Amino acid sequence: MLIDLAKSGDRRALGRLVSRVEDDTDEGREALSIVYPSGGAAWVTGITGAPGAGKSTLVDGLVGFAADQGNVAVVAVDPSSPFSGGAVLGDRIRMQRHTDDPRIYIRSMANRGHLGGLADSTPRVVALLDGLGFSEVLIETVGVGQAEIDVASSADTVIVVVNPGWGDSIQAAKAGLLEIGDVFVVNKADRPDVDETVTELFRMLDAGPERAWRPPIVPTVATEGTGLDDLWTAILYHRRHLTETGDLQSRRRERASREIEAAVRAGLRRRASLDSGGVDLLNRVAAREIDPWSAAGALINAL
Ligand SMILES: Nc1nc2c(ncn2[C@@H]2O[C@H](COP(=O)(O)OP(=O)(O)OP(=O)(O)O)[C@@H](O)[C@H]2O)c(=O)[nH]1
Ligand SMILES: [Mg+2]
Repeated sequence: MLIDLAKSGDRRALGRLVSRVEDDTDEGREALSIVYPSGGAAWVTGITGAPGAGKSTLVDGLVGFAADQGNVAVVAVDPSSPFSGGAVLGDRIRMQRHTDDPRIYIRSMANRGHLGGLADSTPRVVALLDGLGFSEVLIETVGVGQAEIDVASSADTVIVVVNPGWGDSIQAAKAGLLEIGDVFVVNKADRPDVDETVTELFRMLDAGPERAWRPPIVPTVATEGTGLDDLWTAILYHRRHLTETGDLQSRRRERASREIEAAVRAGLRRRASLDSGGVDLLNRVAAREIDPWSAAGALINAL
């Protein structure tokens, strides 16, 4: 069976299984229902930040640390190209040096127009990888610069990557990234103004709501591997904080709740789509016989 093959390390079987979950096929859903009870042991780390901030290069470096803890899966969400309809292949190529390592599985997925930095299938794929026994899952979000908030509910630890210089931390603040970061990285620390950026970030974080966890800020030069050991240490500290305070359970409970809601919405959308019997209602709304909200109510009631 595909699941057993995937568990035994067959990468092609794993790839096919992930595709089925990504496409939300019946087999994909069945696989999830089988492996879900064995999940919960994976640590999920999300890496987000503006386009070109160095997310992929950082992930590439973190994989080495993560692989010391067990099998690692990397999920890199790429913007769908409006021209090809597929993912931009940059990430996959960049992380090629890991592709021969049996402990490491790297998967690119296109966001398929989904906003929020992830693909709508990302949480399902992460749950699959967790259930199949990967102990570390790293998610790289699309670098949209705005509204990458999805990852906050999909990861145990969220890493927000900024670069030195004024604009970037302001941009991060505007994008709502200050609230969701558990660890901040000032990458490209080989450039000027690193200390100013760190100070500015601390200032902005301290001006925000008080939190039990004060996010550390780690300067890195991802291309040279500098600071990655400090970053990994910060991640491990955050995990300990999550475990000790019980926040881990509440975060994961919240994650499950969002996923249930998202699945209900998707299911309703499929069943209540206008082509499945709603055209008549649409015509009546267009003729202003009824309003759109009453039409929606009628569609839902008809399910
Ligand atoms: N000078 C310098 N360049 C870096 C550093 N880290 C990454 N880069 C370069 O910055 C560019 C973008 O790096 P990526 O890792 O692709 O950035 P990304 O955030 O994954 O980009 P997107 O996925 O396209 O949003 C590449 O040319 C990297 O080589 C660094 O620490 N210093
Ligand atoms: Mg990238």
